[in-house]
Amino acid sequence: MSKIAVVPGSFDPITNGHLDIIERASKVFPEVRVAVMNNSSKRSLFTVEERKELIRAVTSKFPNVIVESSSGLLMDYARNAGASVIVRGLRAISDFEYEMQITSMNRMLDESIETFFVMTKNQYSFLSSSIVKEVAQYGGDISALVPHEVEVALNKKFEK
Ligand code: COD
Repeated sequence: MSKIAVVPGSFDPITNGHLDIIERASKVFPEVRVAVMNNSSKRSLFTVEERKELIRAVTSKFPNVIVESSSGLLMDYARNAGASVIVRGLRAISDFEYEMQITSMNRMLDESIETFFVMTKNQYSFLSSSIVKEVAQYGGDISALVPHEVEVALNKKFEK
Protein backbone atom coordinates (compact mmCIF):
# COMPACT_ATOMS: atom_id res chain seq x y z
CA MET A 1 0.00 0.00 0.00
CA SER A 2 1.29 3.46 -0.93
CA LYS A 3 2.02 5.92 1.87
CA ILE A 4 0.88 8.95 -0.10
CA ALA A 5 -2.10 10.95 1.15
CA VAL A 6 -3.90 13.66 -0.79
CA VAL A 7 -5.48 16.65 0.98
CA PRO A 8 -7.79 18.13 -1.67
CA GLY A 9 -9.72 21.37 -1.56
CA SER A 10 -10.51 24.71 -3.13
CA PHE A 11 -8.26 26.54 -0.62
CA ASP A 12 -9.60 29.93 -1.75
CA PRO A 13 -7.61 30.92 0.26
CA ILE A 14 -5.95 28.53 2.73
CA THR A 15 -7.00 29.21 6.36
CA ASN A 16 -5.58 28.14 9.72
CA GLY A 17 -8.23 25.37 9.74
CA HIS A 18 -6.89 23.93 6.44
CA LEU A 19 -3.31 24.34 7.62
CA ASP A 20 -4.03 22.40 10.80
CA ILE A 21 -5.47 19.47 8.79
CA ILE A 22 -2.43 19.49 6.46
CA GLU A 23 0.00 19.61 9.39
CA ARG A 24 -1.74 16.73 11.18
CA ALA A 25 -1.83 14.64 7.98
CA SER A 26 1.90 15.32 7.48
CA LYS A 27 2.61 13.77 10.90
CA VAL A 28 0.82 10.53 9.97
CA PHE A 29 1.72 10.01 6.30
CA PRO A 30 5.25 10.04 4.87
CA GLU A 31 4.10 12.09 1.87
CA VAL A 32 1.20 14.52 1.68
CA ARG A 33 0.06 16.11 -1.55
CA VAL A 34 -2.11 19.17 -1.17
CA ALA A 35 -4.24 19.29 -4.33
CA VAL A 36 -5.91 22.54 -5.37
CA MET A 37 -9.00 21.42 -7.27
CA ASN A 38 -12.04 23.07 -8.84
CA ASN A 39 -15.30 22.98 -6.91
CA SER A 40 -17.89 23.70 -9.61
CA SER A 41 -20.31 25.14 -7.06
CA LYS A 42 -17.87 27.84 -5.87
CA ARG A 43 -16.63 31.00 -7.59
CA SER A 44 -13.02 31.68 -6.67
CA LEU A 45 -11.32 34.92 -5.61
CA PHE A 46 -7.73 33.69 -6.09
CA THR A 47 -6.40 31.99 -9.23
CA VAL A 48 -5.17 28.42 -8.92
CA GLU A 49 -1.57 29.69 -9.21
CA GLU A 50 -2.12 32.26 -6.43
CA ARG A 51 -3.69 29.62 -4.19
CA LYS A 52 -0.79 27.21 -4.78
CA GLU A 53 1.76 29.95 -4.10
CA LEU A 54 0.10 30.81 -0.77
CA ILE A 55 -0.13 27.15 0.26
CA ARG A 56 3.54 26.60 -0.67
CA ALA A 57 4.57 29.64 1.38
CA VAL A 58 2.75 28.47 4.52
CA THR A 59 3.59 24.75 4.27
CA SER A 60 7.29 25.16 3.44
CA LYS A 61 8.12 24.16 7.04
CA PHE A 62 6.71 20.67 6.39
CA PRO A 63 9.29 18.83 4.24
CA ASN A 64 6.92 16.00 3.24
CA VAL A 65 4.20 18.29 1.86
CA ILE A 66 3.95 18.86 -1.90
CA VAL A 67 1.51 21.35 -3.44
CA GLU A 68 -0.09 20.63 -6.82
CA SER A 69 -3.29 21.33 -8.74
CA SER A 70 -5.59 19.54 -11.13
CA SER A 71 -8.56 20.61 -13.18
CA GLY A 72 -9.94 17.10 -13.49
CA LEU A 73 -11.52 14.56 -11.19
CA LEU A 74 -10.01 14.16 -7.73
CA MET A 75 -9.87 10.38 -8.03
CA ASP A 76 -7.99 10.57 -11.35
CA TYR A 77 -5.49 12.95 -9.75
CA ALA A 78 -5.12 10.69 -6.68
CA ARG A 79 -4.63 7.53 -8.77
CA ASN A 80 -2.02 9.22 -10.98
CA ALA A 81 -0.24 10.48 -7.86
CA GLY A 82 -0.08 6.90 -6.54
CA ALA A 83 -2.06 7.86 -3.43
CA SER A 84 -3.96 5.39 -1.26
CA VAL A 85 -5.75 7.90 1.00
CA ILE A 86 -7.74 11.12 0.67
CA VAL A 87 -7.76 13.22 3.86
CA ARG A 88 -10.65 15.61 4.52
CA GLY A 89 -11.44 17.87 7.45
CA LEU A 90 -14.75 17.79 9.31
CA ARG A 91 -16.19 20.75 11.18
CA ALA A 92 -19.89 20.59 11.99
CA ILE A 93 -22.77 18.24 11.23
CA SER A 94 -23.41 20.44 8.19
CA ASP A 95 -20.16 19.17 6.65
CA PHE A 96 -21.23 15.57 7.08
CA GLU A 97 -23.92 15.37 4.41
CA TYR A 98 -21.72 16.92 1.75
CA GLU A 99 -18.70 14.81 2.68
CA MET A 100 -20.82 11.64 2.72
CA GLN A 101 -22.03 12.42 -0.79
CA ILE A 102 -18.63 13.12 -2.33
CA THR A 103 -16.97 10.24 -0.49
CA SER A 104 -19.59 7.79 -1.76
CA MET A 105 -19.21 9.12 -5.31
CA ASN A 106 -15.43 8.97 -5.08
CA ARG A 107 -15.60 5.39 -3.81
CA MET A 108 -17.68 4.46 -6.86
CA LEU A 109 -15.01 6.00 -9.08
CA ASP A 110 -12.16 4.15 -7.34
CA GLU A 111 -12.76 1.90 -4.37
CA SER A 112 -9.06 1.24 -3.82
CA ILE A 113 -8.56 4.78 -2.45
CA GLU A 114 -9.91 5.38 1.07
CA THR A 115 -11.15 8.69 2.49
CA PHE A 116 -10.08 9.50 6.06
CA PHE A 117 -11.60 12.33 8.11
CA VAL A 118 -9.78 14.53 10.59
CA MET A 119 -11.92 16.39 13.14
CA THR A 120 -11.22 20.11 13.29
CA LYS A 121 -9.82 21.65 16.45
CA ASN A 122 -12.48 23.52 18.45
CA GLN A 123 -10.94 26.91 17.71
CA TYR A 124 -11.32 26.34 13.95
CA SER A 125 -14.80 24.80 13.97
CA PHE A 126 -16.48 27.96 12.63
CA LEU A 127 -13.71 28.83 10.17
CA SER A 128 -14.09 28.72 6.38
CA SER A 129 -12.50 30.49 3.42
CA SER A 130 -15.87 32.15 2.70
CA ILE A 131 -16.21 33.65 6.17
CA VAL A 132 -12.61 34.93 6.04
CA LYS A 133 -13.19 36.57 2.63
CA GLU A 134 -16.40 38.19 3.91
CA VAL A 135 -14.68 39.66 7.00
CA ALA A 136 -11.65 40.81 4.96
CA GLN A 137 -13.86 42.45 2.34
CA TYR A 138 -15.45 44.67 4.97
CA GLY A 139 -12.17 45.54 6.63
CA GLY A 140 -12.36 43.23 9.66
CA ASP A 141 -9.33 41.77 11.44
CA ILE A 142 -8.54 38.28 10.09
CA SER A 143 -5.08 37.93 11.63
CA ALA A 144 -6.16 35.09 13.96
CA LEU A 145 -7.86 33.16 11.16
CA VAL A 146 -5.25 32.88 8.41
CA PRO A 147 -1.45 32.81 8.11
CA HIS A 148 0.18 36.23 7.73
CA GLU A 149 0.93 35.72 4.00
CA VAL A 150 -2.75 35.06 3.36
CA GLU A 151 -3.83 38.10 5.38
CA VAL A 152 -1.55 40.27 3.23
CA ALA A 153 -2.84 38.72 -0.01
CA LEU A 154 -6.48 39.16 1.03
CA ASN A 155 -5.99 42.76 2.07
CA LYS A 156 -4.33 43.39 -1.29
CA LYS A 157 -7.28 41.84 -3.15
CA PHE A 158 -9.62 44.14 -1.26
CA GLU A 159 -7.11 47.02 -1.37
CA LYS A 160 -7.03 47.65 2.35
N1 COD B 1 -11.26 22.98 10.05
C1 COD B 1 -11.02 21.75 9.54
N2 COD B 1 -11.15 21.41 8.24
C2 COD B 1 -11.52 22.40 7.42
C3 COD B 1 -11.76 23.73 7.85
C4 COD B 1 -11.62 23.99 9.25
N3 COD B 1 -11.87 25.19 9.74
N4 COD B 1 -12.11 24.46 6.77
C5 COD B 1 -12.11 23.63 5.73
N5 COD B 1 -11.75 22.40 6.10
C6 COD B 1 -11.61 21.19 5.29
C7 COD B 1 -12.87 20.90 4.48
O1 COD B 1 -13.79 20.14 5.23
C8 COD B 1 -12.26 20.09 3.37
O2 COD B 1 -12.04 18.75 3.78
C9 COD B 1 -10.89 20.73 3.14
O3 COD B 1 -10.60 21.42 4.34
C10 COD B 1 -10.89 21.70 1.97
O4 COD B 1 -11.95 22.62 2.13
P1 COD B 1 -12.35 23.60 0.92
O5 COD B 1 -13.64 24.25 1.30
O6 COD B 1 -11.21 24.46 0.56
O7 COD B 1 -12.52 22.60 -0.29
P2 COD B 1 -13.83 22.00 -0.96
O8 COD B 1 -14.71 21.33 0.03
O9 COD B 1 -14.45 23.05 -1.82
O10 COD B 1 -13.19 20.86 -1.88
C11 COD B 1 -14.03 20.14 -2.77
C12 COD B 1 -13.18 19.55 -3.90
C13 COD B 1 -12.49 20.65 -4.67
C14 COD B 1 -12.15 18.60 -3.32
C15 COD B 1 -14.20 18.77 -4.80
O11 COD B 1 -15.13 19.67 -5.35
C16 COD B 1 -13.47 18.00 -5.89
O12 COD B 1 -12.99 16.90 -5.66
N6 COD B 1 -13.38 18.61 -7.10
C17 COD B 1 -12.71 18.01 -8.23
C18 COD B 1 -13.73 17.42 -9.21
C19 COD B 1 -14.25 16.10 -8.69
O13 COD B 1 -13.55 15.11 -8.54
N7 COD B 1 -15.56 16.09 -8.40
C20 COD B 1 -16.24 14.91 -7.95
C21 COD B 1 -16.43 14.90 -6.45
S1 COD B 1 -17.75 13.80 -6.15
